This record gives sequence, C-alpha cells and structure tokens, in this order.
Amino acid sequence: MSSSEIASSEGSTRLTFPDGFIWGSATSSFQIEGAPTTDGKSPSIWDTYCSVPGNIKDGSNGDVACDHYNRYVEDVALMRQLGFDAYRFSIAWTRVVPDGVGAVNSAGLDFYDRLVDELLSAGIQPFPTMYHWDLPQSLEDNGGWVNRDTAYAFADYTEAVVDRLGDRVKTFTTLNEPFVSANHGYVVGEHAPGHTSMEMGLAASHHLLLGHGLAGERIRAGAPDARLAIVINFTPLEPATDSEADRVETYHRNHLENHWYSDPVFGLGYPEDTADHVGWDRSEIQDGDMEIISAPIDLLGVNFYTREFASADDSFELPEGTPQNTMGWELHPPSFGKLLRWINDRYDVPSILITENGCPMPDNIRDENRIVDDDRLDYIRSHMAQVHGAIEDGVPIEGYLVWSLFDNFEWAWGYGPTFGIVEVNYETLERIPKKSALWFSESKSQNGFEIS
Ligand code: GCO
Repeated sequence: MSSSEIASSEGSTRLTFPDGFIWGSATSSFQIEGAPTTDGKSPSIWDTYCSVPGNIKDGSNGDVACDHYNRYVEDVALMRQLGFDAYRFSIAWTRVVPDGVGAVNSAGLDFYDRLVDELLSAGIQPFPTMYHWDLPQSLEDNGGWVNRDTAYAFADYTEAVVDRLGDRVKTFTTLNEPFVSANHGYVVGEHAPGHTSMEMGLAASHHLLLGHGLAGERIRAGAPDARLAIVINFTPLEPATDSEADRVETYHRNHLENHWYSDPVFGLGYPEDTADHVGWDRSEIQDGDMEIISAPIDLLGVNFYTREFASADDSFELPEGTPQNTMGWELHPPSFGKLLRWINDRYDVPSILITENGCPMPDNIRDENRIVDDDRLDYIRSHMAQVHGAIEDGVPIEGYLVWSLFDNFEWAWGYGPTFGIVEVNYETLERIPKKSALWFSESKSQNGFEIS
C-alpha cells in the first residue's frame, strides 16, 4: 500500500504512511552515554571543552548524562515497549580507538556489539553513525579536522567498527552534520574544539568530507551488503528584508549552510562563487579528493529543525509572538516540506531518512507523573504531515526518527533544553515516556495518525 490521505466526517484527516515506513528515534554517544573513562575510553574534545568554565551554559558535562552506557538494556526494552522500528545512535571514536589512531580497544567495541545484539533481538534496526562530534582529544592536539591526517584516521577507525559490526548492521552512517562540526567547532567556537577561524573551518569542512569518502570506501569493502549513508542538516534561509545586502547575505549563507556538504557528496562540487566570496584558496583540495567525496551513497539522512532569516548586519530578530521552541528556534513546518522537495529536485538522491526532527519545549505540565507535552506532539505531528505530503509528491522518504529518544546533554546549552519524548530524571535517572512518546508509539502501531 502506498501513502494515503483520507478525510473523516469530523473534519480531520487520517494520514497513512507507506508500508514499511520506519518509525524510530535518535541519540548520540556524548549526549547520553556517560561513563567517560570506562573500559578504556579516552577524552574527546567535548570532555575537554566542558572542563573550561563558561563553555557550557549550566556548567555541566557528559560524565553521567543519561548513563546509557550502563542502562542500554533497559533503554532498548523501553524502545521495544514503544514499538519502534529503528534506533539511530553514534559510536564514540574514543571508546574504539582511544588514541585516535593505532590500537583498537576491544572492550570499547564490545559495548556497541552488545547494543546491536540487544536491538536486533528486540526487532529494532540499528543505525549507527560513526562520528557525532566527539573527536579524540589526541587528534585535536595534532590539529583535529584542520589536519588532513584526521580523515585517514577516521577511515581506519571506521574499518575497525565495520569489521566488528558489519555482519549485523545494514546501514552505516559516516558523519553527522559536518556543517556543525566545521562551523560551530572551528569558525564560531560555540562547540568543541572552540576555534574561531574561517580558514580553519574551511579546511575542516574539506577534511570532514574527505573522511566521509574514505570511510565510505572501508564500509563498501568491509560490509558490501550494507548501505552507506551520511547525515546532513539543512536550515532553509530567507532574507530578513528585500534589501540587496540581505539578499546577498542569504545567497552565500545558503551556500555555506545548505549546499556546502550535499553538493560535493552528490558530485556538484563546492559552490564556487561562495568559496571565492569567503576567500578560500582551496589549497586543501588534492587530486582525486572530489571523486572520493562524491562516490555514490545509498541513503541521505536529513536533519531539520527550523528555518532562519539572514540579514547582512545580523540585526534580525523574530517578531514577538512568533511560535518558537525554548531555544528560540521558529516553529515552521511548511519549510520542512519545501526543503524535502528541493533536496529531491536538486540531487539524484536514492533514498531519504529523516534522521532528526524534534524540539525542546517547556515540559511544565504534568498529569500525575507524566509530562503532557501537547506542544511537542503537535510539532512532531505537523512535521510528519509535511513528510507525508512530500512522499505523496514522490520524494523517496523511507522513515522518520524523532530527535530525541531522551532528554539529554544539549551541547553548549547543557541539560536545560529538553528534546526528549522520554523524560530523564537527572537525579534518579528514571526514564518516563512523555505524552508525545505514547502518541508516537500509537501512531506507529497504526502507521499513521489523524490531523485536523
Ligand atoms: C544535531 C545534533 C543533536 C542536537 C540537536 C538539537 O545533529 O544537531 O545531532 O546532537 O542535540 O540537533 O540541537
């Protein structure tokens, strides 16, 4: 059966997704695992970054987080109870190759081995991501992603993971949001490792993409039947005003945020005029790099949260009353549907999985012990309706993973923003599904939902 849209007598509409549509959730290693030194794990750039006063809003770190490293059995059982098809998680490089290069730490791999087995026995497809921002500190000490060697180290680490998990994992994802790794980590400095240099960011962007391509070769060789994926975040941009300056700003920011990674992966190269505009000499690009980067992938992971407005003087603020989440990001579902059609029109994309979509909300209403998060439920429902509409228009979307399974460590924001559909009590570490989790679970069981 394909997707369908059936109007009911009460004025609401039932949206049904195609058979086999994947419903699930996503997390990342540093945000949930804790256990920062267990079984031979070394520090990542995020352990270091958190240790500098002022870097994290609430002064917190990832030392305990959701304690998932010790509670993964309980966590998988919860996902099974909710009926999820898939779980996207990331692997901590610092557990598998603690020095960044060289010796493989078997005890670190054992954890992901057990997690994959636990998921499979619960009937949940594992979607591991090789890199969700937690670079080994030892590599950063040698220049991090600004150093080309890091791309090769990433491929070696990936090979070690594929050797261990490739007999069971059917989709391997290389990078999560390379834009954020390069921009927030090397240009803006609001993420680890905290550099503030456009030049470093441009070098990092190329080496991240090279790392994706090189790791992809190892995935192809080590797990020929597995699918190869990359996860890219997209933030649709609109000019704040009609002025020429704002339109030029929007044009280049759009290239830097929404084309810079996907264009090279799909063989279109870097946006040349914007590369000139930001003064990139391209000295990092060596012969053959662009071919390695553009080797075919099987799946594009799309992360979407919000749209933004660009103004040349950075003066734009959302008008009062604009619907937004607790981090001040506008809630604008139509931008999502438009984006999905744009991706499908622009690229020869074999399949799309929504790998992240969700929102932090106040979570201040309870019924007994459960958070009643109708606002988050509405966000997920209205964004999934956009996904449904895009599927109807022929965009090949195979599933939707909500960000996030749990409330967790939201990077520089610490534990303030709560993205989870499952609440985590940070005192007791108890997990309690919010109303949105129950709705998502119920919708999954019917492969659709009502929308008014
Ligand atoms: C992301 C991140 C998540 C964030 C989420 C909300 O890939 O951006 O995967 O780690 O928590 O996006 O900011």
